[in-house]
Amino acid sequence: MIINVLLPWISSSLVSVAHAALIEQVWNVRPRRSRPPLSPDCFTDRDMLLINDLNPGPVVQANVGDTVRITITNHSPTTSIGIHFHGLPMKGQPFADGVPTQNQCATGPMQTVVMEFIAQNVGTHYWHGHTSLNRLDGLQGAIVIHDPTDLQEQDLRTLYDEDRIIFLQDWYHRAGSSARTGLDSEPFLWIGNPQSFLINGMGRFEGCSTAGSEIPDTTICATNCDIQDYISPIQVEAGKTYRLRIINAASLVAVNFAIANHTMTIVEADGTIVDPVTVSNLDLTVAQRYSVLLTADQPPSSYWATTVVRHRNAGPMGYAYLQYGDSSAPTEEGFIPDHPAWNDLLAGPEQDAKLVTKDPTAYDSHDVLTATPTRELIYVGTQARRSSDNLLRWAVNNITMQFPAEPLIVQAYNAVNKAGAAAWPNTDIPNTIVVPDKPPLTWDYTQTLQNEGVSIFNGENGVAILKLVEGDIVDLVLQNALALNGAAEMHAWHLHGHSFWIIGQGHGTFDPETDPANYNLVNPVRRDTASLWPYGWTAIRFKADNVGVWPFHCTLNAHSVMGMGLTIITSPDKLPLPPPHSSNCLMTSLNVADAQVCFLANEVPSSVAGRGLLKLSVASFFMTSLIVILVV
Ligand SMILES: [Cu+2]
Repeated sequence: MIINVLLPWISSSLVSVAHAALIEQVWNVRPRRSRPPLSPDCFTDRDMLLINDLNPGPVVQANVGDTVRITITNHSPTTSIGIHFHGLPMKGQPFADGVPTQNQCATGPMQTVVMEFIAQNVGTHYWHGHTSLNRLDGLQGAIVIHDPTDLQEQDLRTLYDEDRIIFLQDWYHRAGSSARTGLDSEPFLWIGNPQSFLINGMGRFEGCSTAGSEIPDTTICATNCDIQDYISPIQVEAGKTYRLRIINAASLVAVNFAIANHTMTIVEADGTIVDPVTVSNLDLTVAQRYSVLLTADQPPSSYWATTVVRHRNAGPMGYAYLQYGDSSAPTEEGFIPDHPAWNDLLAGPEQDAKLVTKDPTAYDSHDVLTATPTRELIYVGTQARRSSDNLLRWAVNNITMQFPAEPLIVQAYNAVNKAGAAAWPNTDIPNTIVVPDKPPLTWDYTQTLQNEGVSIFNGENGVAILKLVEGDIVDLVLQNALALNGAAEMHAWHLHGHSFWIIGQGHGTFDPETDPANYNLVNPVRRDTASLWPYGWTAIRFKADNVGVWPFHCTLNAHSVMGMGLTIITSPDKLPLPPPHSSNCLMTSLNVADAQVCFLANEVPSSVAGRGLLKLSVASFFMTSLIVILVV
């Protein structure tokens, strides 16, 4: 029965790859205190959630077509987790995206999950916790996907000698759970700006700095807070060229990155090879990744590499340094590279405008650029107080996203397979709200919403969805609007399971009559995380070519948990039977017999062979599925 369901599904989505390897890692998630040697910034009074005691966590490297198998054990006694692989489309692998409440059950305290999937989408990506705000706690790390058969990648490979990962994190001194409590409280307590900013897991917290006249508080600072011990070198050899894979893994802040005395040439954006663009500094909104080429062509020395916060009026700088050979670290007086001011509204859009895909035909979905869209959507993100409890929430076209109790993919599967159900997309999925295609009220979005508008935009709440049919071609405009306090915020939107084409961006209110005439339908940049600049709009186009349930949300973690997002559901009538790890989470956990079964992808107890082996061997053989292991 299960084979009958799974086989056609899997065989049609298999990637044919010779010499595919199995990449295996074992991750142990543990709560830790930020004391040396684990303190990233010398502050010692912070709870963290680390994998294998690393921050950032382990790097995942694979070739396209390899099977990645990560066994994750959650040793936290208090926190459930889910690990999302940002940038990996999981095409044909709808249960492997790693998002609890969407396509799998959360991995609870003392449980183990095996995440197993085929690596897709060459480029620079990252994984992170996708439950509440727990990616603030250190639960994230880099992914680099190579492809020896990709001609563009191989051309690029001839241009550099080595690569280096630059992993950027904003660092709060409150744990994610504490920050979440503030967001869900009345009166509302905003998470504020981070206390320090980390580059490759290291940073300087001014409050513990020994450089000033104030003596650090030893109850919250380690005894030796010499900043040189908390700044990471980026090691280079004179004359060589490096591919810096820069990942903005911050939870809230967009940043600008620059290296003193060096320019950088952008060559990759979220996995897409772009025409080279040489810049002296680089804007990255939250969750965006860039590869830049940097040649170590300056007199051998050390040079500050710094970040500044963009679009928020305060926030710590991040520090690392480019180190030629064994040069000593730069001094406080060393030259700090120039960055745009926090409120420079032009730098980001100007950078975006220069980015074009080098060869659109190299990507499967390039045909959508010449096609006629089947759906045209405008989504306006607004902020409002929820009438039921007065909490401050975000909404999309007046719908505030709430998370379902059970994985939405199972609810969608059950709905379309229910006897008498209407055919998709007319199927009713209980307890969901379809986000309207257009905002119910339009106004000048660069102006603060007036009182009557607030009362209209007071946030209908629910499991917000968009129903798509496989093959749909979607033009979707993200429209920025001011927050309730009048602030024009930067947002960034990530679509799981897809890369989209950024066909247009503009300032002010999107005009559906005139703006589409200026779309770039020739060589727009293809990526999975779009900037939505203050006072602006961004138009994306994508093909619904991945059957499943795919979150689409603001990457600012605090905004997404406040409701800024929805879930795209594509042709669930074509889904296979959901595997155990995605099925009814409550009943699975309550079922003691199943909970005592140790489901390992490569080791199946004979006692469960009759019901489990079939699933596991099929999943394992075709390398597409992940399996929950409940360890008692
Ligand atoms: Cu946002």
